[in-house]
Amino acid sequence: MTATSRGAFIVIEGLDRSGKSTQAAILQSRLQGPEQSTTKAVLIKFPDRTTTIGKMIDAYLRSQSEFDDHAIHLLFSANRWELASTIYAHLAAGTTVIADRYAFSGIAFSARKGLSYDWCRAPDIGLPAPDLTLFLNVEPGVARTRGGYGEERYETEDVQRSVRVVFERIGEEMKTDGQGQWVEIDASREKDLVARNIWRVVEPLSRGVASSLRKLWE
Ligand code: NYM
Ligand code: MG
Repeated sequence: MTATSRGAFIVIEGLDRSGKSTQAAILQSRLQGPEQSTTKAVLIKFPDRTTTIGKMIDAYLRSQSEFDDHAIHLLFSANRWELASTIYAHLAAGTTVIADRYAFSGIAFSARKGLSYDWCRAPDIGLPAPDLTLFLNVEPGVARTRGGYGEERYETEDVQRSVRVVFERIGEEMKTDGQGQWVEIDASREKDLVARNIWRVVEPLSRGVASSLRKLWE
């Protein structure tokens, strides 16, 4: 890191069972390198189920509570906003931040229910913008064969198919509106190969980023 650079903000997105959490952990240890004494990369996960809002989201996902579709959408967004200052602080300290899901999951999982795409995007406008978003692309049929979906809300092949359609729209828009890089990774491949393909894209950012951090969709 040079005196003027900051940490990179890297988001990993994809359907359930696309390998996001596995790849995020591999990436973090790669960024961290052998010197474990200094923190070079932190991993955050959305939803962050540990906060008060996160606990409400967790209960909803486990079908222990009900919310209006708009209300739960706003809680997912609020859960990102409550972590925004933490993200800024890490980046300013030169630490790379890896987020396992972000605003794009928020749009994809809510817009598929029929909520307006623009309405779904609105509450996340102004969040720290990722420098790079890795979309782990996998056929829902392939994802299903990976030990099956879990017991949570949304974890069915039909839902995942409709979520993927919205992700495709988001990817198209991200590629054309200069909002940082959106890179699709073939996540149906073997774990180590996926990790290598991810590293190829992340490596240039691993020593810090010189440009100032942007705000999402602003
Ligand atoms: N999810 C996640 C949403 O519906 N909106 C959001 O904003 C985010 C971040 O939560 N099926 C959904 C997608 C997942 C579920 O995430 C829980 P995970 O990564 O499986 O714990
Ligand atoms: Mg899941």
